[in-house]
Amino acid sequence: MNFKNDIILAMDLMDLLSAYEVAEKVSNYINTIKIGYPLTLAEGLKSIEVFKENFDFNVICDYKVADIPETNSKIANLTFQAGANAIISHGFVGEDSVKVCVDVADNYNGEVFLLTEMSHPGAKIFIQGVADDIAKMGVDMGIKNYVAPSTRIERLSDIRDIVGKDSFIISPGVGTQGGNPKDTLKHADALIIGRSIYNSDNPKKAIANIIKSL
Ligand code: U5P
Repeated sequence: MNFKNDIILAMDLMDLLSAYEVAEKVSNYINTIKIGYPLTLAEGLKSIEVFKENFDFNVICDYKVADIPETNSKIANLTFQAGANAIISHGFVGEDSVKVCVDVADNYNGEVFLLTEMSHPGAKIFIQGVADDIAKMGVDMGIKNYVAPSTRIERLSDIRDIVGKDSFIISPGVGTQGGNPKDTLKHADALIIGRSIYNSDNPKKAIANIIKSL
């Protein structure tokens, strides 16, 4: 997956019209959008097609899939049937659960991003302790795409060392959560940015300024 300007818009507005309006303002700057539960639960899986058809965006579904393999299969199939290009899967659930997501993605020519360590403070309590092992599991499984935090650059760097330079890392936590875009791109391939763009009075200017700062 290639990411225009190394930025993925995290679209967590919860009505499609507002989301559409922001996407329209920044559509010249990006080619990839990430949606998650906020927009999908509010407006449905049809949200995926809206961004694909109107803007030709790649859509990454941040469903942090974290269930038994059989249930993961159902979730991943529905997601790719709805047109997603990629799905984000949790890694802590183990190889069998992640493998199902990879197998389903392969059937649709889609991709899986494996979530290693999360970006929020609470991630230090549990998931940080196993994040390196999650990344190692991903490498052993041949996974090429990862999610790792921009809020802890040293951890992002550790995870880069594990997954290698040929893997893709996309990194949330830039801006509102405190991560620095330029520092993050020393270790990650793309920035996931939500509120700093969609909550701005001028999303176009906000994204242009971030790009200028890189
Ligand atoms: N996200 C994180 N941290 C993670 C994994 C995913 O922030 O470890 C997601 C959030 O759910 C949100 C986006 O969709 O990335 C970050 O948005 P913002 O903080 O830039 O608004």
